[in-house]
Amino acid sequence: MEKTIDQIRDDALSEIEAAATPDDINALSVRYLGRKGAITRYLRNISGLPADQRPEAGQKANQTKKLLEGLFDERLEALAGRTDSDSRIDVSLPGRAQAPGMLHPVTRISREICEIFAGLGFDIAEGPEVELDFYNFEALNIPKNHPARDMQDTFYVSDNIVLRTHTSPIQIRTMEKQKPPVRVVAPGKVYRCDSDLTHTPMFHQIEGLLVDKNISFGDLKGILTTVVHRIFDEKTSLRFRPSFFPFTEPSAEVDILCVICRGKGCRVCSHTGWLEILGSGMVDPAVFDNVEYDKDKYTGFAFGMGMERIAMLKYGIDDIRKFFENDYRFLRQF
Ligand code: 2NL
Repeated sequence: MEKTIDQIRDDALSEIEAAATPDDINALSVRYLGRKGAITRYLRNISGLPADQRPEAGQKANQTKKLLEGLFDERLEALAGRTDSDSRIDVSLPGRAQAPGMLHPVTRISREICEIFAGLGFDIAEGPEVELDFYNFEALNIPKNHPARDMQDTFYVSDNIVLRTHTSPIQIRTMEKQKPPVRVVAPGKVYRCDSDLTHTPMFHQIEGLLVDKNISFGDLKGILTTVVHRIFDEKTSLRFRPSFFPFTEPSAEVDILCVICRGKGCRVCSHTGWLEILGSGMVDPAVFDNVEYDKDKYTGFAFGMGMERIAMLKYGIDDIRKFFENDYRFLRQF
């Protein structure tokens, strides 16, 4: 026997109640209101009823049709965006592991080196990455059209504005603001127009400056030896090798015994047995003139090192570009 319109309505109501996704609702809509749907068939059969029952049956069937249309629309809207898998959670599946966060290796090295200097009484200072020519070059005894400018391929923003090529401008600004004694380290991003296995257009540097009465090259050697021993280990041999920088005189580069071959000579140290890790020297009196420090009263030393280079030597990394690819498999190792 055919279902009554009330039975059809009650079945539809409970099925709509149980539907969990838009697809479920669409399937119900076809089953009730489609061309061969229960309501459609019911309406078609009304013509076979006795004439006196037809008006009431037609009216009820049309009311039910309207009710269901309304409910289907309402439920579709409520379930919008849900898919089949949302409604069927497999509670037996293992959970998805959350990768723990960690510091970038360069951030770690930077913090470690800053801690070492802080322990030796140095302040930590920061400054702008977009700099005036004066702070990046002029004040450091690197005049315009001087060959020393070619040593660091510079990104120019305009005629007298550059992306800083070292963090020295921070120290110039510190000396402008503050009288000696000065003991400061300046970590941060620097920019040079250069790109290969060992150079990226942006890298991180930490520079340091100590100015006071009677500061000697012996103080430079003592502080830098202590720092290098703390960054690597107490047994690391180092040597001071004469060099040149426009802003220091005399100047020295510091090498450590090759961490790979221990001095025998290998590819990493270009068969010299030594690895260059920082540049340093006694602050040139011309720099003191530029910041109006009395060069007859004060002396000082300064130094600079590349932090990616330190991290590469410490962790045995052969390509500087790995620091900037954001490959989690690389970064998670430190
Ligand atoms: C290197 C060499 C160096 C300095 C940086 C400096 C700063 C002031 C005055 C004098 Cl304000 N000198 N900085 C001195 C010697 C070397 O860096 O090879 N860096 C990676």
